[in-house]
Amino acid sequence: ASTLAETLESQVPSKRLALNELKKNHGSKVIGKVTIDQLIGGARGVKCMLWETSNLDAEEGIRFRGLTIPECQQVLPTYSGKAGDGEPLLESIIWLLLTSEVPTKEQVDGLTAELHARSSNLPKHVVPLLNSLPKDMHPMTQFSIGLNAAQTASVFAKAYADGVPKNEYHKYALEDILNVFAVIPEIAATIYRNVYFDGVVKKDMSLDYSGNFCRMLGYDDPGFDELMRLYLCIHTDHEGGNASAHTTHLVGSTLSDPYLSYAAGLNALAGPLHGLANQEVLKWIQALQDKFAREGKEVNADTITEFAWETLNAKKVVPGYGHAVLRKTDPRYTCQREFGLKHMPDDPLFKIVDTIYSVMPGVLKEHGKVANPYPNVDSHSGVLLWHYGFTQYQYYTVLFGVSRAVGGLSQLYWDRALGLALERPKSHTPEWLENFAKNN
Ligand code: NMX
Ligand code: MLT
Repeated sequence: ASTLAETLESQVPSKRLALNELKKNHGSKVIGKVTIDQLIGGARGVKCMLWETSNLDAEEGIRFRGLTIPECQQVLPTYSGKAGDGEPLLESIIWLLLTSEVPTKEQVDGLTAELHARSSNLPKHVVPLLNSLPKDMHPMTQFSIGLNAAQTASVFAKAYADGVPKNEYHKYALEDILNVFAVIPEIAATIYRNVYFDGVVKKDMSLDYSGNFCRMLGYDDPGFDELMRLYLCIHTDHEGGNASAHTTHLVGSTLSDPYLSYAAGLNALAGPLHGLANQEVLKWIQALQDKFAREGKEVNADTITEFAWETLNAKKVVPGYGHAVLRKTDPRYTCQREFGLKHMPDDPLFKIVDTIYSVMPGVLKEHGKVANPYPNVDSHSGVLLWHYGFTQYQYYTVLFGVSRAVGGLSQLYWDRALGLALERPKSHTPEWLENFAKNN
């Protein structure tokens, strides 16, 4: 099998069998307990989701189908065609996450062509709708509206209405998933061009997915293309518990189609404790620079420390630091730092981010509340974009959203192929908990 759909279809029977065997032979085994703290505290560490596309280790960080980010950079096809020579293509990661196999360059090229062809599936009413939205509406709100509006093209919703049997759902879900991947660059680029420029979106389908997306945004610089490839690859997936992936999975479990499911995921990504943190980081750095420019002071380790304490004393979070699972520096931060060291070592903003990194873990440790005093992915992404002139930081989370579609929806394919159930955990009232606590 060599096309993506054929490869996936060939994997479905054995995966269904394996899951059924697991349930039949080990279904009653206990894998954890839940404390009252966990119930009240956002279900941290509660093991209650199946997620196969990636796994997050608190110390090591993310692995995509078992591969770390440096391993992906070594083995996945790149724009030049030679693995290790540049950043992986997003199409490589799509293939890897969906199938768990490292694709050949030929397979990746086939997928690029397929996604370009499918981009014409954006319903004709979507761009005029986006053009009608107020320019001061947040880009993430516009993104969510645009994807929801594109849902009229859902093949899955139509198939369900036509009564297809449930063991066939995944085939229609895959149609939608590939169409969503194909149309979201135009939704995202239309928003960017409308809000900040002339509304004109130009494509170049001789390029890969990321390169074409850069042209649509209005950038024509091979350095920026490479950054976008890295950016789109590393934001795809972060196991299942993160708010955007989890929301996509939850909404999809109602058999809501992939468009509506991922639009819901986008709304979760738009929160400042999640994806919106990437815009907040830039806002924080701008505020820091403005303050010390006004006071005639230099931005250095001392003034950054002073500003961090002001933030903490005002009972606000330092954006880009901390994590619900990670307990070390996020490898997505590290690979972006390496990209910066390679391509823009003297950039003043890059140097500020590096200085922040040298002091912030110490400040947060001294503050004493934060479980993880180290930077996450959002701490670095904006500064790299800024270097290439992409300074509209209110838009940054949309880029994250273009990428996260790949993780959330690749898993959604398997959710449907494996026939996973409606997600519906149990809640308890405070009275039940108090009563339980008294008697236990
Ligand atoms: N600055 C200040 N306080 C923090 C920070 C931070 N960066 N991180 C955690 N805390 C506080 C947190 O608010 C909590 O306070 P309280 O007890 O008053 O409620 C306390 O430290 C313990 O929280 P943790 O257990 O360390 O973190 P939790 O798992 O609850 O939350 C985040 C994880 C990521 C929401 C949190 O670290 C945070 O708010 N970070 C800043 C926002 C951010 O960078 N988010 C992006 C995450 C990555 N992404 O893309 O989604
Ligand atoms: C993510 O990429 O989703 C974030 O790091 C948040 C998370 O994993 O909880």
